[in-house]
Amino acid sequence: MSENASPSAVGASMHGGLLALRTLEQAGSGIDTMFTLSGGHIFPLLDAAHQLGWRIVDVRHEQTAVFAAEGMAKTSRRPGLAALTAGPGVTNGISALTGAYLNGTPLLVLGGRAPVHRWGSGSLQELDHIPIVSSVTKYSVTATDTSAIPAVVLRALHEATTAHRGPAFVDFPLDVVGGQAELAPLPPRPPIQHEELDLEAIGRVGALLDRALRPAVVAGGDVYWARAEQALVDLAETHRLPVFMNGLGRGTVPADHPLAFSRARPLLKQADVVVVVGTPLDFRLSFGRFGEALVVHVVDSESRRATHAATEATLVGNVRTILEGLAGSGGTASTNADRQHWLDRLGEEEAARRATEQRELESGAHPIHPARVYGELRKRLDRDAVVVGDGGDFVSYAGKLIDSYEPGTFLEPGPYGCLGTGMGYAAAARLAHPGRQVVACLGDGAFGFSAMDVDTLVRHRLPVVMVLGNNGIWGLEKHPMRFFYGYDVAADLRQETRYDEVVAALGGAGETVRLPAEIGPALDRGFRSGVPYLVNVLTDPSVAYPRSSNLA
Ligand SMILES: Cc1ncc(C[n+]2csc(CCOP(=O)(O)OP(=O)(O)O)c2C)c(N)n1
Ligand SMILES: [Mg+2]
Repeated sequence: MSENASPSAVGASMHGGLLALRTLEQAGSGIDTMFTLSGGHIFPLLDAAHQLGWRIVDVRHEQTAVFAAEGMAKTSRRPGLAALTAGPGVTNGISALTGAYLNGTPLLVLGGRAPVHRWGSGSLQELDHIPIVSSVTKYSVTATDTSAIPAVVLRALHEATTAHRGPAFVDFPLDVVGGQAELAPLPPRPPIQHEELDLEAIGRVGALLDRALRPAVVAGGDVYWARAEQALVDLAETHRLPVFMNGLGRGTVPADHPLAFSRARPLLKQADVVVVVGTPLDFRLSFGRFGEALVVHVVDSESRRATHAATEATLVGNVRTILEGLAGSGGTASTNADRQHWLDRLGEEEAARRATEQRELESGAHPIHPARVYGELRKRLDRDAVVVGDGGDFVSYAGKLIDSYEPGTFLEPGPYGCLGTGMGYAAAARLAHPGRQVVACLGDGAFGFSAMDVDTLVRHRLPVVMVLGNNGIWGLEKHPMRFFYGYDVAADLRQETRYDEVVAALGGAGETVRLPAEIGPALDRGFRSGVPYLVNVLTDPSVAYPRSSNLA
């Protein structure tokens, strides 16, 4: 912390950057890290972070700054923060902002902005960001007056961190953020709008679960954000409900809990009641249709109510409270024979599919089968290891084959599916959990989007093990295009590129692996290396991840 910083600066005059960050500090946001890429328009924000002793992680592309801020939120369950310079800095962050919006990740993005007093005269990087970001943020506003900065920032923090969560954006005209004002005592935080809980409806769903012969729960990211994992486990255990998980919901019930299922997911079509909690009824969940099952949707705000799917009930409100309510109602059927039969069937399916996987996990094929990479990785992962997935088919294998035992340990881009999250998410995971293993599973195509930010990992001493499935193609596009058109274009990458040498040139280390038996020792060297380390595994381009649909 610099000498200028004092525990409380209320009453002192300071520039707009300090007003913004001190507000975040005083509001107890928990934010102490700023991801950024420099620009004159945000000097006051950088100065403030410096004065307050925050960690400043300067990256090589603004999209990495926003992905990293999102990764920080996902791994720490505190809001993430990125500061982007005016114009191109902000627009470079937009794909990442959009991903966070669709994920409902609490995030603050602070932008520079050309000065108000010259607005319209054609200042450098003059752009009105608000119309551009408004459709991909929960809240976006320009701070037009220095003394109003605390109120604006507080509102943005509130919007980002209360259900339904999401990114909030504030931009600061140069003359506003450079101006001085007194830091007033924090205005009271706006009251949290709790949706009125419908206790009767909760009771009806509890009774429905009691009557169900083949019920199931699908849990998503809002269970994680609501810190409702214990309530979910309690619900599952009292009603003896099988739980499937997606997105950041993974690990809310540990993968080795007897009621946690993943491979048996096709049997969801045979369920009679499916309760989907804290995740939209989107393409990942066949748009909310599971055979003939009655669907109950639990959402954290009215805005999440599905309009496209016919649900038996939609419960709106605090996800934890609703799960606690459901756990406390009914549960009498949990010991009946039908329920046991259903759980047994799911268990058998789960076990059978896991047994089938084993062959690929141990495959001795050359070129290397991508699943073999995970066979080796799985053996080496601690329970709390954080795994980041950025790529196509190679990462689909990760999603299937890596089990999550704790929430917040599997970071994938979510329904927006934006490639390029890799280095940002990995940097954040490493910062949030300095004592854990952090592994980034990367497609060779995907790696190109953030490869230069290996430099960020190196400069900030963030050792991450990168495992790259190098098939020399955009696999998740090449195979489908061949399937639909009988040929493909724009789907080839260079064969056998030495991405490990790219990482070494940037100050990390790595190696190329051609044979299955070399994978394990290479990973061990990576974990021991203490530097950003890329294991460049040459994988079989003819292997396509088996999937039924990839677009809708
Ligand atoms: C920013 C962005 N551009 C394009 C796509 C479309 N896309 C999805 S998967 C994929 C191929 C990924 O290839 P690679 O990372 O090499 O993984 P592989 O499928 O070969 O394992 C592409 C181009 C996307 N999702 N995001
Ligand atoms: Mg590839």
